[in-house]
Amino acid sequence: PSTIHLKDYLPPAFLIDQVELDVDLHLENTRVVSRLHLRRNPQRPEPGLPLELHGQELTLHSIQVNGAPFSDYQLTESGITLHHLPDQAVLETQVEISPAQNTALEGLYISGGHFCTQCEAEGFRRITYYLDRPDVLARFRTRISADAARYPVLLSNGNLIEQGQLEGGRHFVCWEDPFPKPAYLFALVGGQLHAVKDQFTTLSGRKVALELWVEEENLHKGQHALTSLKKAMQWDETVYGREYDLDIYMIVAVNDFNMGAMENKGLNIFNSACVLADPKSATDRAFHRVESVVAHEYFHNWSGNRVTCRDWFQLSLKEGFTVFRDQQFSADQHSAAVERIQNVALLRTAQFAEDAGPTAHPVRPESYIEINNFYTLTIYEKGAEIVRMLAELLGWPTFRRGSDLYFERFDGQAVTIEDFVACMAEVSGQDLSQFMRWYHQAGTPQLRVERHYDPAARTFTLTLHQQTPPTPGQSDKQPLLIPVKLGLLDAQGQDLPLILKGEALGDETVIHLREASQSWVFEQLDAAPLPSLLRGFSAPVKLDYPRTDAELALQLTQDSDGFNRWEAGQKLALNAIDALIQQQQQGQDLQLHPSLVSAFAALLQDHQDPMMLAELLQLPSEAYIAEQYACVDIDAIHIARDYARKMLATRFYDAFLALYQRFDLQAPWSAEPEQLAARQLKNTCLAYLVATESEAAFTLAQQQFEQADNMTDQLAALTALAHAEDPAQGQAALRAFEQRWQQDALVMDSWFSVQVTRPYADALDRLHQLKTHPAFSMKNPNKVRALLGAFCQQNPSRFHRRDGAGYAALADAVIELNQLNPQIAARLVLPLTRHQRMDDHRKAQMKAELQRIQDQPLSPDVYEVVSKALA
Ligand code: DPP
Ligand code: ZN
Repeated sequence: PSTIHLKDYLPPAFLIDQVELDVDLHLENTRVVSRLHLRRNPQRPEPGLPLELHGQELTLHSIQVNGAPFSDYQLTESGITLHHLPDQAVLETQVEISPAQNTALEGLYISGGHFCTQCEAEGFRRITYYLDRPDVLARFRTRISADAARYPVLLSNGNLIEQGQLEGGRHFVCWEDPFPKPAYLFALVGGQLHAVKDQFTTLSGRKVALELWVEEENLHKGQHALTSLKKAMQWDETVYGREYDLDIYMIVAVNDFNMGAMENKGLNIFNSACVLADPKSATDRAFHRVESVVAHEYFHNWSGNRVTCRDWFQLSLKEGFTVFRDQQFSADQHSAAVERIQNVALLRTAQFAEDAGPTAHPVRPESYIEINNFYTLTIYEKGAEIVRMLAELLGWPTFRRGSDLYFERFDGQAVTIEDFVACMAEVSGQDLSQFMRWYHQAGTPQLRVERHYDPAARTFTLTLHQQTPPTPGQSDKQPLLIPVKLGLLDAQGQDLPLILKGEALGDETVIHLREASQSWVFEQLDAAPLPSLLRGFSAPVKLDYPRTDAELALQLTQDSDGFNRWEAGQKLALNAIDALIQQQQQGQDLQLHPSLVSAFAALLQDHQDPMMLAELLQLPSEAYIAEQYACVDIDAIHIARDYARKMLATRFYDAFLALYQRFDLQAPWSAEPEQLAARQLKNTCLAYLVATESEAAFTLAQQQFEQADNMTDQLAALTALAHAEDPAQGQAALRAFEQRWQQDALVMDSWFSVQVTRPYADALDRLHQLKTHPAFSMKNPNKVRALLGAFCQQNPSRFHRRDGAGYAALADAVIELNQLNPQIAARLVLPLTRHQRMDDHRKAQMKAELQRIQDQPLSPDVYEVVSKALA
């Protein structure tokens, strides 16, 4: 497979102004006629350039240019090259494709008997020959015909302009999208679907029809998505001044989908897991996911669709910005501190691990083999952190002016990350050239903290050192511009006034670290202050900041920054778990450090904010603990964390029980914030109670399982029971749950995950049994993620079994999926690529399984990931 480089970017030889598509839908042989209105691109004046159209898995039937048959072309591996075209032409191609055979779920395929499409990044070339690149923007007119009884609903982008009956029980519709768009935003749907409908009036008073298309049995699961959509539309008007631009906004739910959702112009297509939710079958977390993904795709209408990417190296231009926007939206709907904590927790485990591994890449990569491999946490989450830092550096009003300028200046264009940052530099007058390194340099910067108090001068000197470790292909790293938000705490944990060089800065400020090492001298301090650094996680860095247990405890209870309260608690827990890991490694008896016990005692007495308390009571995940070590002892981490959890559960059993009872509201389910928080805290307590493996706790979980009127409580109880050491505890509940929910694919996903995340030796056997369960299918990405993904990513101690059987199971699945769905296979294999920090025994086993995969004939997707991991 060949590598594509950013430096080789050239504009296309031709532009396409208008596309007329005629798609005659049949399961095995769909016929696609495309008429492209082409003209030479003035940006490519070289005479006689051929037109190179992309095409994949297409059977070509005919080609005409300006109405006459055309033969001056060659079929190539990746498409078709047409020579000696006039400067303007109408090119008509007829091809045949087979949606029923399409298991890659890119292009036009079948899901649940419906036709649907996924074109980002390069799926459109599986529908017809085209300039399938985001810098070619065309107006689309799409005619769809199909069997009227089986596919009564036929949708595409834009407005419906014509429909009618045809012979032989078929019918047709015609859609026209007035906005020029790249092909990756094209969508088409055909099926027996039903709509939940609503309406939104935009800020200028236009009425927009909102339609959510689902299968009939899911109609009752649609309201939350529509409510979320209206909130998002309103929010984008208020916060970013962005109004919706078509008369209709449609969302379609499909069961088989590689991604979470897709922002096609006027016709979003969603993974049903990210759009359907009702309280009986969906957890609070699922409700939250629906709200945030609906908002994310809606926000793309401006950050992505109206202003799009010049090439796929710019992917973070739309994704980083849009994730930042959806995070802002969620923070405005819920607790801002808790939202931040959850986003950072994901970033610091999964993205930091990516940045430290063989697939590390800059937020703006320089090369790729398969672009599908770059829909990563780095492009999305780290990309969002970069935009967040820009907003922090500029201040919101200036950032907003930059955003306005960006949308105004580049509306209808395909642009670059430089274009975006240039708008921010222009409105702020700041020089952002050093800041651009965030886009170019891979790897997580490390920040080392030194502090010095001078009682005679009454000054406190804070020194920060930054360093970014080398990553594959990038050994040499330059210092970044790192915004560090901070406060200084007094002995009671109160914020002290900040005075730098005689200037009073209030209680909190943002300092800009630009050099490898830099110092700041704070004045007029009567005693050594405790710096509260990196408040709100103001930059995506690792903070090496040694503090005493007393200092951490002070921050945990008193810091005015919610994020840093949580962070101090995590650090206390990491220290205690580290001590246990060392005891375990040295064969000593385990002894939980009293500082963590006192921290829990303090937390359990103070429950002002139950949502926050639920976060504070969570121990760091095994994945995050592993992130702290250059050489990971997977077994010791598991044993240490489990020991800490059980000790705390036993020590504070009564307090957990009292909290459980207090927040077990005994009221019918509602989505009110108080109830969400109560469920969250109650179920956190339940998990601790059951960790003691006491009969009373099991009975409590059993009761909750039986009596719950909502999925959050039911699944929490099921998980508590099914994760008990004695596998018999969960058997009855698992069977009852299966009986009750076997018809609901999304709930069955949770049922699969719960079983394979059991932290005991039998988890892998369960996985093997469940692969033959009738509800499981390797062809459905949600099922693959629920079973194999969950086992490999959320059950580290079992995935990394010493005998290597976990690795072998993953490799087998990757080899099978490589044929069916390369995109999902390349995702699934990632845990095997994280071998650098494992012990030699496991490292060798992981590499051997990677090698076994490498010995197969591979898709470019899997090849790219595996070859990097073996390099
Ligand atoms: N649909 C994916 C997303 O919204 C890719 N654009 O992130
Ligand atoms: Zn997106």
